[in-house]
Amino acid sequence: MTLTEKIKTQVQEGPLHFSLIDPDKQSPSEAGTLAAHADDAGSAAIMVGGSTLLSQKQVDDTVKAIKENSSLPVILFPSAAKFLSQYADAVFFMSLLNSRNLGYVIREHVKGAPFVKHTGIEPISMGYLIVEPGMTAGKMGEVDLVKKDDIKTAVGYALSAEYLGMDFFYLEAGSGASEPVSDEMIAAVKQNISIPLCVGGGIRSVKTVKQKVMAGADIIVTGTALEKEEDVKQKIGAMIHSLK
Ligand code: 1GP
Repeated sequence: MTLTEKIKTQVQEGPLHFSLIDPDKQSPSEAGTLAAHADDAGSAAIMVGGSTLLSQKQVDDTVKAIKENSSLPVILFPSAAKFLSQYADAVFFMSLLNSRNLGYVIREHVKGAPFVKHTGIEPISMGYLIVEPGMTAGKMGEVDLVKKDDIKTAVGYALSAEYLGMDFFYLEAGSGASEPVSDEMIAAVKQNISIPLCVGGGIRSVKTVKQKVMAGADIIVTGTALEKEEDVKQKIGAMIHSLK
């Protein structure tokens, strides 16, 4: 069974939590410790990526440390082809649908696809949409941000992702967003698509996790909560517990 199939099966049984680790935010050994905590707490996968990466080595070293310290699948969340790592299990082969820069829509993919083929890491097709405020991802991704109350446009993008054959759709408010994607937007997108819906950006509390899942999120992604909380294990554990 591929990881894509496994995740799709898992979300049918209930919502999942994915932990995002940005290699730029801590040393590889610290990333390994965070991943171990996320694993213990019940996160279903570790995503590795960020908008401000410097080198492939940084990604390789972080992925290796995570693999050594947890049994969770590692899925790359790349901002460019040069940040792929052969040590990961899979890569979100994602198109940033509302970028003005064709590189993020398809051209970086053309550069990275042969690497994915040769290394055998699993490509997981995903449509990626950045909604206000968008934060660093919105700026670096040269995005025409979807307005936070423009539900019609978000639904149009989500349907397009599904019709283009993508396996997942990701609604992103940007790491550290003051407000996550609204419940109304999540609910409208969920009602219109049949592929799993990921939601991330600005989700920091158990209450927000519950709200976003009630609205229709299948997969909750958190990054900052894993970086900043003193007792990461307890915090992420409580979020995951609230999914059950
Ligand atoms: C990853 O933006 C999310 O795509 C992570 O956001 O850091 O706010 O959890 P946070």
